[in-house]
Amino acid sequence: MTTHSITLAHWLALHTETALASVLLDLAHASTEIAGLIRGGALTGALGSLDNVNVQGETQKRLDVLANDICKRHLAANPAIAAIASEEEDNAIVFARPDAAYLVAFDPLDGSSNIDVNVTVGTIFSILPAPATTIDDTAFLQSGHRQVAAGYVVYGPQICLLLALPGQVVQFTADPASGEFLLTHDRLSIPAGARVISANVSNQSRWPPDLAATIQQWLDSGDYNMRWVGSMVADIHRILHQGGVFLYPTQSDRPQGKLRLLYECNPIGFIIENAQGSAADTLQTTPTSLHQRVGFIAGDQEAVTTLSDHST
Ligand code: P6P
Repeated sequence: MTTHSITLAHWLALHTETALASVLLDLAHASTEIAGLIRGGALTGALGSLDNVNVQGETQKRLDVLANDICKRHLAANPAIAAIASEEEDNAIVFARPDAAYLVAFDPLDGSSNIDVNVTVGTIFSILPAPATTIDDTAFLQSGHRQVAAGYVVYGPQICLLLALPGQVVQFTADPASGEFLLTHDRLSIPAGARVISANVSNQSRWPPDLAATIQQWLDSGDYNMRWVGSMVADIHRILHQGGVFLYPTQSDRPQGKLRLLYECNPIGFIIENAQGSAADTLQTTPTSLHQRVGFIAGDQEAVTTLSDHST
């Protein structure tokens, strides 16, 4: 077994400029704290739901709030960050730092509806350049192609940090003994041609008809397998390693889609495209609001092209 001795800090020092490295390390440190809360489960009193509803109209899990607070604490202290935007915050949190280079948008705990039943969840992050103008919510309304970096931490049987920079996607795995993120995959590329559909097919009757028909043809062919964890980071992580296509299309009862553009689809789309997959036109979309929802198809290039041609 080869030893893995390159730490996240070492790799970042070799591949990113200092301020960006500090932002990514802060996100890694926040995720290590979140992992500790998740691992303890019911023992930490961190499970269950709260009485309040967030800006998404969703009942907040206790861990949603705790994970959000952990991310805010780590990021707020970094002088390279001009502002942060979170799924759990109505508006951006702006720091009076005219020289700060970066904006960070994040979903502190994606898939949290699974947390009480011990299913894999994740933290998703997107790093954008801070504009020279006044910083407010609108500073985040940049298309996904403008991301400087993006990634996620997947809290599963292993705790892995996926990081995409332009042209490369790397994976670090947390060493159970030290908690240190060590490089385990130095260039991830989506295997092409895998016939695996990742979708909540209970929504099929509400999808765009052409898309629903195409998926039905694939299912009827007997050539495709289905995988749906209900936690996007878990499903995307599988696609990065084994191929396939993820879709959460617009629906007749959700014409805007379900998934959020800024801190779910843009970072995931950036990762997928830098791993030689496709996220259709996601990264060309200019956001119109902080919590905008979109239809999302990403993964195997050929499958995404076929489905995108049928998704209107
Ligand atoms: P459904 C989790 O709530 C999430 O935002 C994604 O992580 C996941 O892919 C999707 O929603 C699951 O949605 O409708 O199948 O529960």
